[in-house]
Amino acid sequence: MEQHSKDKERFFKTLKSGNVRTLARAITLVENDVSFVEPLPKQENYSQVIGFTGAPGVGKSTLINSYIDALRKSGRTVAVLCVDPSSPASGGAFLGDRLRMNEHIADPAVYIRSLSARSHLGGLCKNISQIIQVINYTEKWDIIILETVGAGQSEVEIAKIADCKIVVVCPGYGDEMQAMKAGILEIADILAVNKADMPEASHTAKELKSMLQLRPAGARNVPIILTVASQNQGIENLLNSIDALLN
Ligand SMILES: Nc1nc2c(ncn2[C@@H]2O[C@H](COP(=O)(O)OP(=O)(O)OP(=O)(O)O)[C@@H](O)[C@H]2O)c(=O)[nH]1
Ligand SMILES: [Mg+2]
Repeated sequence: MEQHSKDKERFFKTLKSGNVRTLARAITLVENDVSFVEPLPKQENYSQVIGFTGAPGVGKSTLINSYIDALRKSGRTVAVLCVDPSSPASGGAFLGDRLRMNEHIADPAVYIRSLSARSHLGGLCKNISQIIQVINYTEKWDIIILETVGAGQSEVEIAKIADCKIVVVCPGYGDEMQAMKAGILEIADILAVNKADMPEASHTAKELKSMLQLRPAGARNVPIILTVASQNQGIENLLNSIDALLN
């Protein structure tokens, strides 16, 4: 028993020291429902949590990749959690997300982790709050980025967890945008129109703007930002808007 609590103490100490392998183990324990978070000393949140959500393929991972660049240039450390909405059998999204953020994998100030949403209906990983608590505990990561596919309920969940919510859309997603409309307007702090290199981008932005205008008077201002994630365009603007919201 005494040995057990000593082991635990050592584990938390290594976790706190910023050891990334220990962080990875800790997250896996939480994912597998091992209730070790309970004894974690409660503390003020250290990390700011930023959620990126949107339909499949709109460019969330590419945008996050460019955003990580900008964050690193401003001297901040970043942990990224990519949530695969589908079954554990689909490794595809994991690989895609990893590939798009590949250039940051060797940077010790960037931690990228894929999580499975398993059978959890919300679209987020079931124990996401505890995983964020673990990352907070290390006091090593200034920013935690969450990537989730907008799947109805996940927008609502991300809203509870993230300090800033970015809904990513892109031209040519008209139908999906209609379906997402209610969710978008409810949770978005910022709307990013990605793939702004496509000709219909300004039309999409206009459409979003008129959707926002349908809200009741006094609704909060939601910036619409045009980005070309694959060419690093609009990223400064995005970073500044996020910072303005957080600080
Ligand atoms: N033309 C253009 N293509 C882009 C842009 N950003 C991303 N893409 C491309 O869009 C495709 C999807 O990008 P991802 O970043 O994987 O999109 P995602 O939203 O993370 O996709 P999932 O994780 O599968 O939901 C890739 O082929 C990107 O290269 C952009 O600004 N312009
Ligand atoms: Mg992705």
